[in-house]
Amino acid sequence: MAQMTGDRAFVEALRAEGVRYVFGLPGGHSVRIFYDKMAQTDGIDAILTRHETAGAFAALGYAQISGNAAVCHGTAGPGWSQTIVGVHESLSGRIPMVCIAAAAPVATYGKGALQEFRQIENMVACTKWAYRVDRADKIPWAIQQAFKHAFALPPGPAFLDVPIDVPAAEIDAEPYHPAPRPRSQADEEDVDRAAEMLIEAKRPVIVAGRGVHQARAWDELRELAELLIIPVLHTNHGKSAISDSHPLSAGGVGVNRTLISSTILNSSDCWFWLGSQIEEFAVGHWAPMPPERRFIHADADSGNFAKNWNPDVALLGDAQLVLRQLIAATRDRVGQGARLDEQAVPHGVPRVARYPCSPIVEEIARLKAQYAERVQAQIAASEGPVHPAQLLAEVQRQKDQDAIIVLGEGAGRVWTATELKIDTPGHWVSASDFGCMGYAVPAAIGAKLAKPECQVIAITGDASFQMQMQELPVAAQHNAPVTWIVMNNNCLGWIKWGQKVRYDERYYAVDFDPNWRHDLAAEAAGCHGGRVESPEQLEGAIAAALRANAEGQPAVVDVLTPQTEQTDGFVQHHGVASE
Ligand SMILES: Cc1ncc(C[n+]2csc(CCOP(=O)(O)OP(=O)(O)O)c2C)c(N)n1
Ligand SMILES: [Mg+2]
Repeated sequence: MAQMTGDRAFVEALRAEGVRYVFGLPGGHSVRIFYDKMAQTDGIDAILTRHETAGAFAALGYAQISGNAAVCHGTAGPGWSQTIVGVHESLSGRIPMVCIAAAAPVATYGKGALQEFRQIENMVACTKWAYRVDRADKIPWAIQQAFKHAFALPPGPAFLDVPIDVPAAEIDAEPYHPAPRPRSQADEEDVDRAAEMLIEAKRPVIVAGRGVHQARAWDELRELAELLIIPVLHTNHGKSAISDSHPLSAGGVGVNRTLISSTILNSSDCWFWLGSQIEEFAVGHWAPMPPERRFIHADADSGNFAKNWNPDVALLGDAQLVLRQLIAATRDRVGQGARLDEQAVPHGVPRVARYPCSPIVEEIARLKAQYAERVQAQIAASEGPVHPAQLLAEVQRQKDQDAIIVLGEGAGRVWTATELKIDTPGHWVSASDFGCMGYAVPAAIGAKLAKPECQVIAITGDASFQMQMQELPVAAQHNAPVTWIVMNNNCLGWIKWGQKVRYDERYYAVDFDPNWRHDLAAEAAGCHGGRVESPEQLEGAIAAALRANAEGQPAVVDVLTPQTEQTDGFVQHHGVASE
């Protein structure tokens, strides 16, 4: 037992849970509950965002790349209230988050103290666990529980409400035990049935969701795909579950569908969705599953099974463990089954080495070439100024191979998700299907803090950028030199596109006049600013931004893009014929 004050125990517990950063903005309450002790402690730092929502989003970006929990803080009342949209993102995206709110004193609770607010009552609805820490000696226990709940499958937000008059008391603290983070795997009989289906299927396909990233299951996914020669598609959040350059990688589904992925998915007789909630943006409208198609669904949350489609086999478990089970169940049987024999190529070559020259890989390569021609035609037909695919090709050419890409909101995000190739699995940060505009601006800062050695490039719509651009100086202040590329089409493009195709071009409340000069705003915030008004300026502007980053300065590139030119997949997803 060690004697210490509650606020010291608070910070020690966070450190013992591996917390490196607490993202947010303190109020007077915060200083007393743990900020003053954080100031005196090595190895844990507060990242001062300019808005509490940004604190939560930056924490989530950090968590997506680091694999640690997102830890965010807001002070009592309005401060905490401004973080809540980030809590919704954590819940929707199933990212472990520990939310710490300062609260009005216990002693006067209910009497109307400054910034007193019904925080616990509010948070019960949008967290996995919400607890008021009403005694200093319960601080270590409460923190341990919060981490336990945040990581318990499926991961999500846990909330601690800490009244200002609690942590000052002296306590006898036992040595802190970090929270258990158990993972579970699927029933062996179900695994065998799923293995059988994958082996027997003629054209199986894997659709990877965020659960693959969450479980860090990249190696296992690639191993299974190569072992059984199965193409891998991804949901928006599962992009880079396997390297986009892998010969079996066939692109995004749902709103991110392409000629490649639609051909592979629609012709498949066995779908294996892995670590996905199978939400609307991943599928469109949950068209009925044809009876002849087998459907295997693996997820960490049994609540997701049969929500939309009834699985032939439901595998409940952590994606990494389930994949290991499937590899073990199929490894000795890859010589069996008609499809694998058909795919077989020169005898004597080990099967794992064979997949690169199998027919399905050739088919994917053919489709990729066809799709690339289609995109070139779209660029050629564009009204300009700079077509998103042109912009992304230049980013692709200049970025490091292991760059982390952060996806912003807006219709332009579909171009990013379909055009940009991510070679390092997991180097992809996106908001959940809750889809809050602005996420990418602070999330990029969090991602950079998680892996300072990698380039971080966020690509976002202009309206979305403007929702969080107050955070630009935070990147400068906290040594997080990232590049934000703004697809600036002077409007809410997604909404405007809907008005174009469904409301006879009655454009209303969607145009910006005047709009921000994002490059000038960047300069005013201590960042490098660049502007691209025509394709010839792309190369120099992107090079200058990445150079600024390498020298430690964050950068913004403001790129003028067309208003309503969307991908074919976007148009098909919204159910309107391509024009
Ligand atoms: C906080 C929030 N408000 C509203 C929306 C609805 N919404 C989705 S995309 C969009 C337009 C985004 O505009 P912009 O960022 O400029 O991207 P663009 O569509 O022009 O490419 C809106 C308003 C949302 N997703 N999040
Ligand atoms: Mg826009």
